[in-house]
Amino acid sequence: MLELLNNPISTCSQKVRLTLHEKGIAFTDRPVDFRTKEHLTPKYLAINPDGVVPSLLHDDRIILDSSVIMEYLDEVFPDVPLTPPDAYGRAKMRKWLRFIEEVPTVAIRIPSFNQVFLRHRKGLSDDELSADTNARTLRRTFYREMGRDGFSEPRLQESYDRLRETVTRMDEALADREWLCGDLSLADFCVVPTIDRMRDLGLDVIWEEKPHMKRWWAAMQERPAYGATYYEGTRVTDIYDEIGEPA
Ligand SMILES: N[C@@H](CCC(=O)N[C@@H](CS)C(=O)NCC(=O)O)C(=O)O
Repeated sequence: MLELLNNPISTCSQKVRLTLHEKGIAFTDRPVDFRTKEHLTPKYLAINPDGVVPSLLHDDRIILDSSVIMEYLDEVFPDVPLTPPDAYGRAKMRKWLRFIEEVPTVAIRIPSFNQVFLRHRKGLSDDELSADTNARTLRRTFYREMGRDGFSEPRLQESYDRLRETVTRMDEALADREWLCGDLSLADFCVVPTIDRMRDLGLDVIWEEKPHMKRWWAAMQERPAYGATYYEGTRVTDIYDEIGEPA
């Protein structure tokens, strides 16, 4: 029995939902409510001490961290493989996973919070702001830097640069192959939520002149797994009436 503790708009959760749907694995979707800070309650922290989603429960096992969960699922349910069969291919796929986790996954948080999520901190008193920051197990430094006013202009511009670099790297890789590692793999699903969020935030101009990237993105959106992952309520534009303009 598989249970995914996750949040509809969380990009890390979307990576795992994409993998589950692509592989055709049945699972129970257990939403974790960010508004009530369910992910920071003792009950949730007993499952995931980092206070983040997603968490996968597989019978009596707990599997944490979205990329780790993706690889776990692909090993335990090998019927629809999303990992290259040879060691060199796996090394190349894992290089993509590490790059995606270190660069675009980190970068997309900056405009996401500045344009969308920051509004939840605006009305907090100093004490409330500090309590909210200190409650964040994994992301305390990130929340402290964001404060009440958001990330600075240089930080924002730096994150746009990182996102541009990612799209350029993808476009180059996709010039001679259909998917990032040749065949469809976890690497593609790892980056989809960042790309989808970029479009949601109005940053899709970044790949306007990138033909291979555009082809990859169009093909990805045709996949049933993509449609199943992005149901109504999974995008910031589904939930918030006003999204700040990109700088
Ligand atoms: N490395 C972790 C990071 C998970 C993570 O940052 N999740 C975000 C949502 S995408 C979260 O739960 N944030 C809660 C918060 O900001 O308090 C993973 O990939 O699972």
